[in-house]
Amino acid sequence: MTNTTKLCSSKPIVTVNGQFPGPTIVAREDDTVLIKVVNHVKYNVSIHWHGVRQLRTGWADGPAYITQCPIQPRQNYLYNFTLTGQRGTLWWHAHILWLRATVHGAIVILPKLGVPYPFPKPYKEKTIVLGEWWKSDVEQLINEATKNGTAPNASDAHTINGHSGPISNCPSQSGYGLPVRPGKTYMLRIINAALNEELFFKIAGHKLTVVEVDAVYTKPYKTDTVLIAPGQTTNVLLTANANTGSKYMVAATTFMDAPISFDNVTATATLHYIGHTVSSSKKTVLASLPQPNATLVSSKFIKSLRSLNSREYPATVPTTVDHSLFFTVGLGANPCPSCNNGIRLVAGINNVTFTMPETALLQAHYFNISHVFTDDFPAKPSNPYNYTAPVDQSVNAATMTAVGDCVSVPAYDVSGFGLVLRPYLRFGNHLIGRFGGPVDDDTCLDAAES
Ligand SMILES: [Cu+2]
Repeated sequence: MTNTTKLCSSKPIVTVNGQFPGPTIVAREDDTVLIKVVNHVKYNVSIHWHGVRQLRTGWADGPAYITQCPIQPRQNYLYNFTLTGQRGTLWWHAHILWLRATVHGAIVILPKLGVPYPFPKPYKEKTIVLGEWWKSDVEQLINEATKNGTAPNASDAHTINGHSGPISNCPSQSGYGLPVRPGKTYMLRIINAALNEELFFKIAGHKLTVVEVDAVYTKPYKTDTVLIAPGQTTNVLLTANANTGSKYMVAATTFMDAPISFDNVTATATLHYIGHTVSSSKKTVLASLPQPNATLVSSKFIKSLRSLNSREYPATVPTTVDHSLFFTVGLGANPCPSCNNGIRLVAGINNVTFTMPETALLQAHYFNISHVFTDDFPAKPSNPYNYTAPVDQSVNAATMTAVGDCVSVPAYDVSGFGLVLRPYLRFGNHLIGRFGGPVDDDTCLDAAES
């Protein structure tokens, strides 16, 4: 545990090697990575290597109770996996309860030795980890939310490499500084390590060129605003070509176009030019931030992403469909007499929600242990309805019937409460689509098009 002061308030947090964000893992494509995790805290822990394909190393993937038992206090576990067919930015995080709020860091996968990037080599690379910060203890927070059946409180601030920048109730809070040399091009490896919130990221006075998403090269896309969903990573090129006599705001701010409570505090950092002093009286150039509900900005960004689909990095996605699966991903409510409103919010896919097993799923699969999971997951929702109709936004309107571990009536494409995240979909090495909007068969493959 590391005692940490942020937002003018202190609390102990779980960290790796005392750092927040945690240490960056740097490796090359084809490297075998060995990481020994020693648990010095009172919580059970496991570490997930987010986005690593884990070919034949499922035991090293990390989700507690899914691919492994958690690492208990004073125990350790050696993760051993090979980075096959991937290069770019990924990240690692704790995969149990909410420890990932503070237990996370970057994974930088460089191309194989001698293999260039499919874009001009940047002068330098910087890692930008975006996060969410709660002044209260996150384990307590999620435990209470689970017990009461309610959604957990929104975070108190966002962070850029661990710093929120000055905020209204803590103006002394420092912000991250991004020094750049005039005329040079930098690659920012941006990671959204927030638990819940999609973030817009922008730098005042500068354009960003997206060249990679989730360790997949993309066609270069120039934009002033990047959108990044929780768990996702993106590499952007930044050319330091603005007036060197100013400082520029770097900002991360929430995208949320549903009427639910969220953290509306913008994290700010400052870009400045090395070798150029800016008088302290000169104001930082502010970024014009999208409104939180800027659906158009969000959709424009997502629709503009395309796989690189070059000779070296072809987008060889299957073009015929073997099985059609129709997934509705939603929030439901299960009866819960001891909960605040008599219900507990649960996430579900096709009316099925998840119950934490006591035997890890991969273990049950490998050793053929029955009654841990079933293999009859429905290929379509059991209660068809108009998934794209406007939904009633009140929690009580989502009346659910519990059937064992199943809940009825998840709304189309995320929830009866209008909460929609829009991560992109990957198939192997390719960007093939994205969540969001009405069902449209044609949209599934067009992100892979040339
Ligand atoms: Cu993850």
